[in-house]
Amino acid sequence: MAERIDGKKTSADIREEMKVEVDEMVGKGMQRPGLSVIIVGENPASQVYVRNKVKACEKVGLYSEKYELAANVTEDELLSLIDKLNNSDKIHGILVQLPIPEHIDESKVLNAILPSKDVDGFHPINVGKLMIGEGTLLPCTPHGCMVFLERYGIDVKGKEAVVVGRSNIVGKPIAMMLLQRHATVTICHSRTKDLAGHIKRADILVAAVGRPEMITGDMIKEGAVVLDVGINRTEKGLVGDVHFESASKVASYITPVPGGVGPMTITMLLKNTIIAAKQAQGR
Ligand code: BQF
Repeated sequence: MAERIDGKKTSADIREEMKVEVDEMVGKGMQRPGLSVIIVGENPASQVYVRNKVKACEKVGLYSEKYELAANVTEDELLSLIDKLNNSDKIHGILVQLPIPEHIDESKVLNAILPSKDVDGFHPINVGKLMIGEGTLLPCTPHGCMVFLERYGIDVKGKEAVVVGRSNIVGKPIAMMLLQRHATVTICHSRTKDLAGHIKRADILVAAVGRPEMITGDMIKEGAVVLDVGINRTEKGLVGDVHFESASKVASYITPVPGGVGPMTITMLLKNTIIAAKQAQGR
């Protein structure tokens, strides 16, 4: 039976450590780390995520502000808000909740955020730094997965890591992070031949495809570490990309959904905001 990797507990522990750190910063006369979250339109899932993020900031003692823009806001209006926040010394992190409406060029928006305030780690500068092992603001979801491996004492060096999914937000960056830790990494995607064959060889399996319970226990190698990044809403409620019950019987460690990678994503956002605030103040 696999050990359950507890995202709520790990998050609570790290947030407690961060709360102390923020108090110390403010105590030394440093600015309180500040995050701006921008949401465009009224996607219900995005509204929940943004509310989660603002609430999490408050609990850890970060300053936060939320900008709710109408779905029909112009690209120029959004870019000028970003410009204003780039120039605000109260704000150390800027996050534009994705997805944004079709009429706005996502790449233009991500490029507009100052790399030093890019707490999602999506600016091409930060993507490039990650690739050469010099990343400071790392994308939150894959970073959360790596922190799980560290905190649960899971050795990555020399292991076969298989990442299913090649998104810019999860698949590609986590592959780079695993490679940096000396795993042998395979990235699988919708056109991969013999997906099952690749998955079966994984010592560390990352599922980030967005297909509910697509990976079942019979597909997984005995003793594998399973990190389930999927967030799928079904009639049964929230489920991952991995069929938890069958996978727990063969894996050595496994993240549940909900309560696994999701909470850690938010925790890493807080971490990045603190890092950005420290760097802005030369620490
Ligand atoms: C949990 C996200 C897809 C597309 C855009 C806790 C979150 C989710 C689950 C959360 C996600 C997913 C976020 C749980 C933020 C993770 O208890 O399992 C927290 O808030 N997430 C996002 O901002 O944008 C997304 C998934």
